[in-house]
Amino acid sequence: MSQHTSPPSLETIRRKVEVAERLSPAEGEFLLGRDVDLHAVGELADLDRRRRHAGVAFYNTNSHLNPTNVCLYRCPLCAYSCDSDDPRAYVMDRDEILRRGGSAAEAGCTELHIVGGIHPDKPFQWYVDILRMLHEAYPRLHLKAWTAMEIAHFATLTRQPIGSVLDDLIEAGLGSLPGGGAEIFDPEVRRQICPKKPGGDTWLEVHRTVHGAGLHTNATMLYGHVETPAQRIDHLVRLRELQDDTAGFQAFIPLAFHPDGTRFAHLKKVSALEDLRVMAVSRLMLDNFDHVKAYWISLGVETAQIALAYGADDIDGTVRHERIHHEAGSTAPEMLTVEALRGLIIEAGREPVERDTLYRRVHRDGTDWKIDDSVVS
Ligand code: V47
Ligand code: SF4
Repeated sequence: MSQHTSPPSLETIRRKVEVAERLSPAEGEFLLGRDVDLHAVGELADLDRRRRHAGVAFYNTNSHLNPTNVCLYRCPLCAYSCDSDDPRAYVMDRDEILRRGGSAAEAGCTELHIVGGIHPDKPFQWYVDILRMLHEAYPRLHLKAWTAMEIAHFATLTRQPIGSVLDDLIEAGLGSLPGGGAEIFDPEVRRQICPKKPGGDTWLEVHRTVHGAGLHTNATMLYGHVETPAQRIDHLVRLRELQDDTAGFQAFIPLAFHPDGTRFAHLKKVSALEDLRVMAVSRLMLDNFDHVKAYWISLGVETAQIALAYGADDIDGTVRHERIHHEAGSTAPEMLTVEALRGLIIEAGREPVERDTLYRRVHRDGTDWKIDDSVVS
């Protein structure tokens, strides 16, 4: 006898969210549909968020460092990378990298987010040395560095297993991994937007290995290009399954695709309403993730503020020197001061709480700061 399952409805989903019961892939796909009232979906996501974080929204004081824009993969989705003979090509030298670290430390940053292109000529040691010199010079800066795709490249370069590459990076000062490179896991989508990048299975395997080594990581999803609602949900479900196994993810960051300067420049930019729906559905599907970030650089400041009522509990950081999204047409400011970030959160009706990369609270006293180890948010 075939088993009958009734089609998803907002009412059954509401009852599940009220008792914190896991939503099915079919329910996630249903919520992504435009005919389901966006504000009802947002209200459910906010119920979930409030249960976890009450009236608080997190931010951090951070800076980005992109040591090179030269990249072997030249993904069609990317406006930032170029070939080494391109007039836009750059590779930072040791002094420049140290200067960037110094200015981040001086500005009171607790985190440096380091990612870049996969340079065709740089050996693994170049990446290790970047971490080591920054860590030695500025030991209080948490180095959230290299995407899973870069780590996979290091394993290929060195012909070593991912675990042993990680050991070297951790020894040099690696603190955690950012969530980039995930895009959409579906192979057909990857074939169109990032054909040379390793597949979704590799991304997941790298994060599994990093979690096994005792480090935390983030996860992202790039949406608003060629993917279908079903492929978005498949992506979220695969993240949820890995998190069930390892509990190593800290935050999920949905990234809206910016088409300018990419091979998808003909596509329309995702609407703010779609951004809010993806945020809310992500919060509802990823029941084992503590944090969902409204990355203001990607969403724009106003949408990020509204997203705090659609499931997001974190607005990312001050973000100095971001290039990847700005090259692709993001009109968000280049950076925000701590005062501006806090003001945005307060205006959105939340209490701003500064956290470090590992979601421990940061206390500031003038220009000095210390981490409260007893409170993990
Ligand atoms: O992996 C590239 C995306 C990612 C475009 O872990 C684009 O805390 C939009 O992962 N339009 C890098 N997005 C950024 C990233 C990130 C950002 C903030 C915080 C964290 C974290 C991680 O940016 C890439 C790719 O998915 N990207 N090109 C574009 N045209
Ligand atoms: Fe290189 Fe990353 Fe840009 Fe792809 S998205 S071309 S891997 S920098």
